Amino acid sequence: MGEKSVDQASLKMLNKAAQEGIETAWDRYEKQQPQCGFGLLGICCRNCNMGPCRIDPFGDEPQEGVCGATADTIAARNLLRMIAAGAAAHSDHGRDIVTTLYETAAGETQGYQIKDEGKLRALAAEFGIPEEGRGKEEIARDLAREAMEEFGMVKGKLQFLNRAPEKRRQLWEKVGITPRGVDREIVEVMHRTHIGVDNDYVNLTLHGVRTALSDGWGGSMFATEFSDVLFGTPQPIKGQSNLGVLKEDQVNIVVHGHEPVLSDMIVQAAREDDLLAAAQEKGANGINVCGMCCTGNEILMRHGVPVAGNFLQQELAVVTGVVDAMVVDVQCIMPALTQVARCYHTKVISTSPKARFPGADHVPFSEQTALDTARKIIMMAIDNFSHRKEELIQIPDEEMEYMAGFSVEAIIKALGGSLDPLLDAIKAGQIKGIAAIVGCNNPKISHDYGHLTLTRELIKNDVLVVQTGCAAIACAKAGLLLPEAADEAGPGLGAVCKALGIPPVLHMGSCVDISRILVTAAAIANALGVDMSDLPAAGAAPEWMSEKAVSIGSYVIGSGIFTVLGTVPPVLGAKKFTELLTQGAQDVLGAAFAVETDPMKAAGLILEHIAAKRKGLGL
Ligand code: BF8
Repeated sequence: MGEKSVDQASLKMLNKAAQEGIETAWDRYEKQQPQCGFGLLGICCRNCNMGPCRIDPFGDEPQEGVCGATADTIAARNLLRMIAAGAAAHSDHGRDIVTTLYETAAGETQGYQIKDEGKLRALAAEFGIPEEGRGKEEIARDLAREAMEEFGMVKGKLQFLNRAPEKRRQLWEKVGITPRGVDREIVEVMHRTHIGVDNDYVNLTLHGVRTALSDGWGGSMFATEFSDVLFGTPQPIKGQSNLGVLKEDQVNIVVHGHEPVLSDMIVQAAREDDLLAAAQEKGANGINVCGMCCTGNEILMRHGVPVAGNFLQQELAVVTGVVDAMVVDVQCIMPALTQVARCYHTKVISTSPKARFPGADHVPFSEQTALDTARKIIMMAIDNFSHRKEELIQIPDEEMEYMAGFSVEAIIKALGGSLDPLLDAIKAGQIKGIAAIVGCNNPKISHDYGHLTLTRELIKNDVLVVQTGCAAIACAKAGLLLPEAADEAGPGLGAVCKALGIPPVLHMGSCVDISRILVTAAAIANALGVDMSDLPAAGAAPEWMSEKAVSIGSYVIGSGIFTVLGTVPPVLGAKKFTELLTQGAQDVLGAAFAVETDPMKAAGLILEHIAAKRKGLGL
């Protein structure tokens, strides 16, 4: 591995952390070396107490676990459990949003309102809920109730599946992977992967894809669509990114995690005059709410709130010495945060009953008292402002403007009301294709290097890039989310972007918002009268690490889109299973995974794939 990061602000803070004796994820990663070979290859099994068992990767004994499970069975079962955990995380987030909408419509929450009535009515029409002559609360209650039922749906079809092209739906039926409710599919993963149930790696894989599809076209799509109803559908907006957004003279509150139910409310409360006055009384010039990771994406998409960084920068934000409160809810929050915070003055404030952190202050957050709780949290940050340790303060000056907010609705608006100009540009070859670059950071690869290298190479070759998650934050910090970045694009894409005033890299939101990418791809396929697998499109997760990313990758190939993984999934010890994922899936789903750790080579694979698909479409 080369430099730990390609982001200068992060390198400065890593340096500071080293001088101050602070351990970060990179140090802990180092201490884990060499990582367990059986784990890396996916061939250890702990699913029953006859084990743990492991398979010899060199072909010697043992080649089976105590029960007789082979490497393929073991690796497939392990991967399925990763999909289940990832789908559970996304969909539980989605369920919380749906519940908040229901309770808001019933007048039981504090501070929330239905911000996008137009979207609410459009969704009601999609779900066959009468909306004419009815008030928004009434409609929202019916819609939310319908959605809640879909989470556990056993019979019938998920409503959002109708957004997929007819050919794709037929393929799902034929293969037997039309997803039911996400709860149902996840339970079945846990059942099938129990000792002595599903021992056929092919059968297991199909159910894994089915489960992932219930996330992408179910749980995650609910999270996105219902968040838009509650908090507003994103429209292009500008803001600032990287650790330089932290301000020495202001109370800095970093909201980190995933659900906008918390972060949007903190943003709202921080604008109240009396809290501002309280901050001024303590000698601060204001209250600076910043985002981190996906909840940062949620609020930057809707309010242009500054984003302090992506996954591997969470500890580094604390190292600046000016974060007065790091407010967290669920997912991707390192338990190490409280230990780093102990060395500075930062208060880590946990809020969810699902996610407690030893050493954190816990302030239970509930939708019923959301505004009061948000105010209380902000007051804790204000009170902590005076506890800063002057000698430990150092804020890197790196700060970069971004343009984000590209919901499907915003993209269509930017195109003048329909997808046609985009389709025309693709047909004419001005835009060669579309790549979705998404996912995390991972100390296995230089921080942000995978995202930036792949993105730059693709836009240079006239591929429009859409992004979410920590990948999008990486590009924000590098200036690639600005219309001026069109200068880095190839002549075709560059000209289209300049004519429309948009960046060549479109930030579409948080990781659940990959559902927006599915909707866009489906709409393009529908407009062309083809399947999603026929499109000159690809997915990539250059620095992925979370189980959510495994679910995402699986529903993306399940939706027919070729996907390149930049860190190696734990499957290589299982030869036939690996072949299924990287080759066999192509025959069944029309798409497969590729694993390529070099982002330049990954770009080559994507460009080749796009060229082949263009040829297939006669373009
Ligand atoms: O859901 S990209 S590190 S923050 S998992 Fe996590 Fe990965 Fe970031 Fe968001 Ni997504």
